[in-house]
Amino acid sequence: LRELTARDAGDLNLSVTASTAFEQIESAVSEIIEIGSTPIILGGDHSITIPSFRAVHSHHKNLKLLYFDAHPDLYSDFQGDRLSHACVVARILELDGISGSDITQVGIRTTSCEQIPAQKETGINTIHAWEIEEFLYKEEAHVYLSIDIDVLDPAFAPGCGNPVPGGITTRELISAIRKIKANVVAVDLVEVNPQIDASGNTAVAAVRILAETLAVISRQEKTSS
Ligand SMILES: [Mn+2]
Repeated sequence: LRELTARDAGDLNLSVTASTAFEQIESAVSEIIEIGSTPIILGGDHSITIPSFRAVHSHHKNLKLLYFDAHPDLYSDFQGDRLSHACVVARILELDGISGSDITQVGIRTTSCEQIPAQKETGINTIHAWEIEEFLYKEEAHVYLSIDIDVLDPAFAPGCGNPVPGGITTRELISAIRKIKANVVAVDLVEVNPQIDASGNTAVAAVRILAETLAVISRQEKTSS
């Protein structure tokens, strides 16, 4: 990690209107890519992956999504909101050139009647929470890595909006991240909510997970240079 140069680009002062906030996020992420850096985006609501992925997708055709989450986020709309955190993967599937086979979801352990058809018909690769030991990821393509902290069991990450018991351990997530063999061109780590993280454990786990993703990026920079 010592050889990796990182810079904090600061917080975005987001509009309260989702569509405007999305434009702000998309242009901020684009700027980071245009200066030749790898964007690392921290949240906050998982919906920020929609504009962040769009920005990365417009710079890297042939982009794949590796998505760690307890939930598949495949609602067409959630209570009327098409930009909800529950619709992230549904919106990404609408982008030009993206199909289910470009998407791998890991740690999934809950779904709903509305989402099952999309899970079955789109050809998304799914590694459920109980299959985590089987996870292995090797891709030639560019990869966008999105980690919802709720992929961890609430025992390890209680400070998130939609905790789902039966999740993977921090140890298992670190092992999985270390098994990523791909050209990761963007990372987001989302749904950490300090306001409901009484023990502070969620933030501690998030910092560790983030460090592991930086190691993935550092390793691939070394092999490419
Ligand atoms: Mn989630």
